[in-house]
Amino acid sequence: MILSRRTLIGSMAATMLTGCDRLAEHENVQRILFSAENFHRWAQRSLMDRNALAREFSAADISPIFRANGTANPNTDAYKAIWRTDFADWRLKVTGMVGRPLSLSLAQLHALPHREQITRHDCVEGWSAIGKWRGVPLRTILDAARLSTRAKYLVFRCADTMGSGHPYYDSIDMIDAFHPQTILAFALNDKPLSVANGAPLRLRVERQLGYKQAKYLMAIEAVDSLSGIGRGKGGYWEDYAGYDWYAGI
Ligand SMILES: Nc1nc2c(c(=O)[nH]1)N[C@H]1C(S)=C(S)[C@@H](COP(=O)(O)O)O[C@H]1N2
Ligand SMILES: [Mo]
Repeated sequence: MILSRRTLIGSMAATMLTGCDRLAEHENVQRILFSAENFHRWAQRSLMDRNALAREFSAADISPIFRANGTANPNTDAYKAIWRTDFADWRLKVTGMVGRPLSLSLAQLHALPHREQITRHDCVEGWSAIGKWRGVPLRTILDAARLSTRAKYLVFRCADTMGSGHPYYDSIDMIDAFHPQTILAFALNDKPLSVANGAPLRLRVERQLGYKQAKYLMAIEAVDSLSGIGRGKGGYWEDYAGYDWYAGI
């Protein structure tokens, strides 16, 4: 019997899939192959362009309620103090591997060029919401701070401590940092960001899952390694729950 090339490749693919499925049944193998950050990053890079845009929606698609998840109010003394004055005394610190460290007020951020985008937020817990975000492209801030070409990651430090004493934080690489839809958002659905959704400022990194969208931003630190930060996995959920550092969608 002569098999056409297509049939042959088709059946090879089927065999490989079955093989993979069987392997995946074994949790250990699954962890090594599919949970490893390297595999995920490799798969994302080779299957899709990481600079491609996330889908943008129309105003009619906006969810009536953008539910809050995780911390809904940091409730620390420091946060209450900045909240009481409507964040007039809050500053976003930009530090680490930059030529010019910054300390930016909300008024200064409002004065910079904005970007607006209506995107879908997907949480690993199984819910999604479409919202309209307004904020400053992160690259604008990085250019102003003269980011070092040796910096590999940005670490986002948040005001909430998750009740555990470990502050929420997360990190992204420079591909996402300079992605055109990566913004520091101060408004959701044409209103100032609510406390529940991360006031006064949060990250939107639209090609990744919900837990990468750091709320209650206090500082951004440019680093060349994540090993000295937290438990070294690049984020709160990465450190304490084993979530993947790269959560591409
Ligand atoms: N600082 C901080 N950022 C956070 C969280 C949090 O608890 N604290 N939760 C994350 C998770 S899991 C999700 S799904 C989104 C939820 O954003 P929302 O509350 O605006 O829906 O924020 C992410 N960023
Ligand atoms: Mo989430």
